[in-house]
Amino acid sequence: MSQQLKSVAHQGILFGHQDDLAYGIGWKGILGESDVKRIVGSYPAVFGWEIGNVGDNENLDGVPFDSIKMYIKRVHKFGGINTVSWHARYPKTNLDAWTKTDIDVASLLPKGENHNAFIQRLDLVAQFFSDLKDDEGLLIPIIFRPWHEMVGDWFWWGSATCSDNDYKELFRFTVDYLKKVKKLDNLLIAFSPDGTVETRESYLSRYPGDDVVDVLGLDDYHDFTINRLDKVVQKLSLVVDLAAEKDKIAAFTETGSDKLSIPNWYTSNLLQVLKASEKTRGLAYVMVWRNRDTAHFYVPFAEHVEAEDFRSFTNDKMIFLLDEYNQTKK
Ligand code: BMA
Repeated sequence: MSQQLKSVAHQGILFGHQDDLAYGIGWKGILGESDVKRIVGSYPAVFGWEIGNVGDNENLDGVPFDSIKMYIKRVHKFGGINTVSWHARYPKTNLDAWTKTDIDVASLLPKGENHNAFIQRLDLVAQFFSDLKDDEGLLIPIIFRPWHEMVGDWFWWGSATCSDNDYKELFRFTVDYLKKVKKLDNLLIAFSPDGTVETRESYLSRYPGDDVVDVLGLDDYHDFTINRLDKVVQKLSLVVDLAAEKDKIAAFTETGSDKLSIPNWYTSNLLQVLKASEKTRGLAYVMVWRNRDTAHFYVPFAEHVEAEDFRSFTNDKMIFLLDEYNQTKK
């Protein structure tokens, strides 16, 4: 998958959508449905999934884990790419990813007092990934994107409650445990700082190391809301430069305009940014967030005024949905 993504980066940019097969505006759990497919006739090429609350029956957004596993297998069968994020609860208190009370990340690391509680969580994550096998029994390749948006201060692993050093150790331990102890060699690992990073130094301030990262990402929504497309371009260029130097994949791992409140966001914002230069064109994929309901969505639904704009965006030669991505493999 790594080679495929590197080669696609020279041809186009794959489009992705979080929870695309699981639910959309006005439907939930109908096999075959997709808000992207409803309006443009093809599935996205990249599918995002979320394992927050792993160990429960449903993830934090109410999607059953058994369904997520089934969707991931389907996506793999029809040629798409799966990426998994993890809004992890804090192992000791079990409070959600956004709660920053009583956090001591060092205590999760080897010899720390909460290390065993952390290992129990990682075992659940490992169990989830090891259930993802194709018809031949081979592990399905997955882009795992743990501990994302770590330079901002909103998650417990963020800069308000976790030092740079503890962050790097947390990341490294997670990857080593899953890959070396649990032998999950199907995982590609994504590192996704948030839009607060402006410079190379800040982007790399919590970078855990070339040996544990395969995809360099960026999550940025805010720069669009303040109409600073130049900032998005600059940050994505930085990501593409670093990825080229390090021989990694570059991706716009999360973005979007919530409720599509910015008119023509797809063509006049996102497409402009992706087409800004040779550098931004070197991204392998871009993924927008989930379509929860009419108060929180990123892909327009059929009757939405932005549906036509989304069609124009996906019709652009540079943007690849699943059908176009599969063509590149022939
Ligand atoms: C956020 C929102 C939340 C959701 C979380 C994890 O951006 O969509 O509603 O719980 O992502 O998917």
